[in-house]
Amino acid sequence: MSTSRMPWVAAGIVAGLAGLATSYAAAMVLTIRASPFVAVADLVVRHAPGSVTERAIDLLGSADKPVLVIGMLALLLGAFAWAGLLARGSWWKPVILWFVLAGVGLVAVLLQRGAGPAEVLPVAAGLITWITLQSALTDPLRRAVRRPDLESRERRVFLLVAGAVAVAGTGIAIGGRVVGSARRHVETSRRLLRIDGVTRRPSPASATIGVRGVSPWQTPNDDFYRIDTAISVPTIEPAEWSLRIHGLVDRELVIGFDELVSRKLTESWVTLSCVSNPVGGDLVGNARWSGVRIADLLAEAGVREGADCVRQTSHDGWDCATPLAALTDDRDAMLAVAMNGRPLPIEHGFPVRSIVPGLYGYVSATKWVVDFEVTRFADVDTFWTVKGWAEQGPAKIASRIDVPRSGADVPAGQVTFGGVAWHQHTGIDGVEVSLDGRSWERAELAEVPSVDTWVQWALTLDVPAGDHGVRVRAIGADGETQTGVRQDVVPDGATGWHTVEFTAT
Ligand SMILES: Nc1nc2c(c(=O)[nH]1)N[C@H]1C(S)=C(S)[C@@H](COP(=O)(O)O)O[C@H]1N2
Ligand SMILES: [Mo]
Repeated sequence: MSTSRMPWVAAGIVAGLAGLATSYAAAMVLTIRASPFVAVADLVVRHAPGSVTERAIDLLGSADKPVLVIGMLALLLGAFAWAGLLARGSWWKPVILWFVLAGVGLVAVLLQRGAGPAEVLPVAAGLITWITLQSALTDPLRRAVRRPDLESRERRVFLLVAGAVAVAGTGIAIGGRVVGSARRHVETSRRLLRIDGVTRRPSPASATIGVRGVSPWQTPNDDFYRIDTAISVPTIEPAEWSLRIHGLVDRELVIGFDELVSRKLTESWVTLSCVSNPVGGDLVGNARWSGVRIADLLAEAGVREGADCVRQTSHDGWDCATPLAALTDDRDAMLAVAMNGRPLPIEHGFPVRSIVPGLYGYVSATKWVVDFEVTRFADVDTFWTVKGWAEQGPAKIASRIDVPRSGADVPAGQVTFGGVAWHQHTGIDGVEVSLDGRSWERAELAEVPSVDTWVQWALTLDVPAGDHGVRVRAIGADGETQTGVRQDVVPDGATGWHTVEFTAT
C-alpha cells in the first residue's frame, strides 16, 4: 500500500474536506456570514472582469454560480490531493500549501464589507484541522514505508483514522448547517419584514461639513461598530419574540413584536458609543433609530415607589441596569426595531434592542432584549458591573481627529483638519484645535438635528514644512471643556485629548 500513491491522495483529500467542514461550521456558529469558501467565491464574482462575467453568463446562464462553485471545489480537491502527495516526501511542504490556501480564505473574508476580527476564526479552524489531520493520517502511512512488516497493521490504523475523520467531519458540517439554516431563516424574515412608520430619511445636508476623510455623519449599518459577548449571535424570529416587563410594577406586561410595532413609533438620530472606546477610537457610530418609547411602556406597567433602575436582559443572558430616570424623562429612550430605515441587522439586536441617548452601550443598549425588571441598583449585579465597571455610565464628552490620519504626509501650507465630537444628550457647543501645543483655535461645526448626535468639525490652518502634532478638545453645550487628563477606559470611560502626529512636506 505504502508504495502506491492512492492512500496519500486519500489522506490529503480527507484532511482537506474535514478542514472545509470545520471552517464552515465555525463560520455558522461564530460569525453571521458565510464560510471562507463562499467568501472566496464572492470575491471571485466581485473582482472578475466584466467581460469574463458576461461571457460566463452568456455561456452558462444562471448556472454560472454553481459552475464557479464546482470549479473551485475541483481546484481544491486537486490541491488537497497534491498536499497528500507532498506529505510523502516531507511534512512541511504540504503545510506551506495549507497556509497558502488559508491565506486566500483569509484575504477573502477580510475583504467582506464590515468584516470584524471574528472572521479570522473559521479560517484558523480550517487551517488547524488541515495540519493536525495531515499528520494524523500520514503518520501510519510513513510508518508502513519504514516497516513493511507492519504494513497491514498500519493500513488498519490509517483506515480507522480516515473513517473517524470522515464521520466527524460530516457531523460537524451537518451541525453547522443546522445553525446556519436557523440564521438564514431569520435573515429571510428580516428581509421581508415591513414595519409601518419606519421611514428611510437621508441625513440632513447641514450635518455634513464636506471635508474628505471625516467619518460620514450617518454611519451605514454595515460599518457600525459591533460589541457584544455573544459567541453565537441570537437568531430570534419576530413572531417568537416578546418582552416581559415585571418587578416593581403595578401590572406585569408581556408584549409581542406585532403588538409592539402597532404602537406609535418614534424616530431619532442617536450616536451610540462604547465605554471601551479609547481616546481617538472608533467604537462610536451615529444612526437613525425607529422604535417605541420606553417611557410609555413603563407608564403602562405603572412603576412603583422605590424603584430606580431597569435591569434589562437579552435573549443570550447578557444584562445591564439602566437608570429609570433616563428611561422615563423626555429623551427618546426606545425599544428600537429599525436602524437607518431597515429592520435591525441581526448582529445589532434583531428584532428589538434598547437605545438610550446619553448613556454608554454597556448600561443601556441591550440587543436582543427580552426582559425588563423594574428594580433598585442596590439589588442587582450585572454582567459588566461585577467585573469592575461603573454602575452609572453616562457617555463622556469626546472628540476625534479623522484627518489628517496619524503618520500622514500632507503638503505644507493650508492644511484642513477635521473630525467628529460628541456628548450625547448634552450637545457640543464648540471644538478647538491646537497645533504643536500652541493656542486653541475654534473649528467650524456642522449643524445637527439634536443634542443626541455627534457633530462634524473642520479647521484650516497654515502649516509650515516639518513634523507636527495636532490635538482636539470639545466644549459641551453645558459649558464643560473636555479634560486633557488621560484616563483609561476602565471603569467609566476614557478621557484625554486625541493627538495626531503628521508631516508637512
Ligand atoms: N445582548 C447584548 N447587548 C449588548 C451588549 C452585549 O454584550 N450583549 N453589549 C453592549 C455594549 S458594551 C455596547 S457598546 C453596545 C454596542 O452595540 P452595537 O454592537 O450595535 O454597536 O451594545 C450593548 N448591548
Ligand atoms: Mo460597550
